[in-house]
Amino acid sequence: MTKAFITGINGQDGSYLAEHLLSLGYEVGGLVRRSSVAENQTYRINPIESKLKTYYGDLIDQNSLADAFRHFKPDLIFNLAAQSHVRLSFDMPGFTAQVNAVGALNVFTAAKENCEGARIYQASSSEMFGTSVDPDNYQRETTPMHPVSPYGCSKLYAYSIARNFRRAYGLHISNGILFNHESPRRGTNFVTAKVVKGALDIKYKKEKFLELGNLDSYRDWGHSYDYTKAMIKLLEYSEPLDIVISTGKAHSVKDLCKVVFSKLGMDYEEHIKINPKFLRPQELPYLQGDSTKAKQILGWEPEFTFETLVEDMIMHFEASYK
Ligand code: NAP
Ligand code: F7E
Repeated sequence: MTKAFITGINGQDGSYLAEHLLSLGYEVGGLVRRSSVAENQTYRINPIESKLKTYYGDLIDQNSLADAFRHFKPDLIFNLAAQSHVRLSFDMPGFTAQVNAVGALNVFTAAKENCEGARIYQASSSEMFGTSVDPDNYQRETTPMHPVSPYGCSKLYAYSIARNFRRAYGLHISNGILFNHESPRRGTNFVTAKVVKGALDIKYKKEKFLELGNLDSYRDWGHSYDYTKAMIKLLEYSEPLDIVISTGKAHSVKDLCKVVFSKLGMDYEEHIKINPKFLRPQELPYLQGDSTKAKQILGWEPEFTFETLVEDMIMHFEASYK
């Protein structure tokens, strides 16, 4: 196993994953989308771009996937590309389904026809659990899935068709069911990066308030650096698996605000305003993952805690204010 291909290589996870794979000696290729601002196409992979083989393409364009696979000949394929924003999936349900559901089917089909024996990772999500929580307040591999967003529904299709291709055609496809993970590379319209950046804007007098939506939902937040290592462990494992990756600790959005503002010497209650624009038509109230299986089978455990994740994000974002 020497060649790894990543769809969504310029995303938060794609960029960390590419770095890990290069450090392990893999030859790394990836799919980039054409943007009218050329700099945005490779924004997160600029420091390593010369070591990568990139291909223009889109998950909706199956020919572009087949061409890239035929040319690069991957042993491992990580399907990370997605419309990954849950609230925006309510504004663009059709597009979200095309990219996340049909797009994943396109990846599996192109791999089946062009990369015999390749191992495939599907970026599945805890959002697939929706409102379903086990009696002990955790979600795990056996928890029923009842998604509550167009994003969650699209990911459940991709998860299911991955399992179907595994059984029907013997493909080695694994689902990593990842809980929320963040980093300095997180898009600033996700709540962790939005709160860190918003609090810094207030500290450095650019703004007085930060507008948010629901403060009462709970998320199990880990670090993308750790979670992308789990993706590699999963594909290096001999059998295809469906496996939860999480920290096992849930915090509310309110907790997040409290911690970030207090680390910057402020009281969040003086600066947060609720704007209904950031509420969702249906909210997912509680996510907390049990990753016992990942620990036992893959020997995976996260290095970052909630505290050190927040500190890493603050340190990164604050550098641009000084
Ligand atoms: P991200 O930062 O939004 O990255 C998504 C990547 O997909 C970007 O590089 C984007 O291209 C690319 N992309 C979007 N639409 C595409 C299309 N039609 N064709 C080709 N590429 C396309 O997301 P992330 O946080 O790295 O997440 C990686 C994957 O894990 C996603 O599938 C996400 O749904 C899933 N996931 C994420 C989390 C989490 O908490 N982060 C949890 C569970 C699952 P551009 O760079 O051009 O925008
Ligand atoms: O929201 C609340 C919001 O957008 C987290 C994606 O990576 O993880 C992510 O999806 C919580 C929600 O992430 C704002 O209502 C309050 O309860 O950061 P988020 P998400 O929706 O959990 C899953 C596992 C994925 O797979 C996805 O790809 O925070 N919240 N106020 C807000 N959220 C945002 N974005 N903006 C606010 O102003």
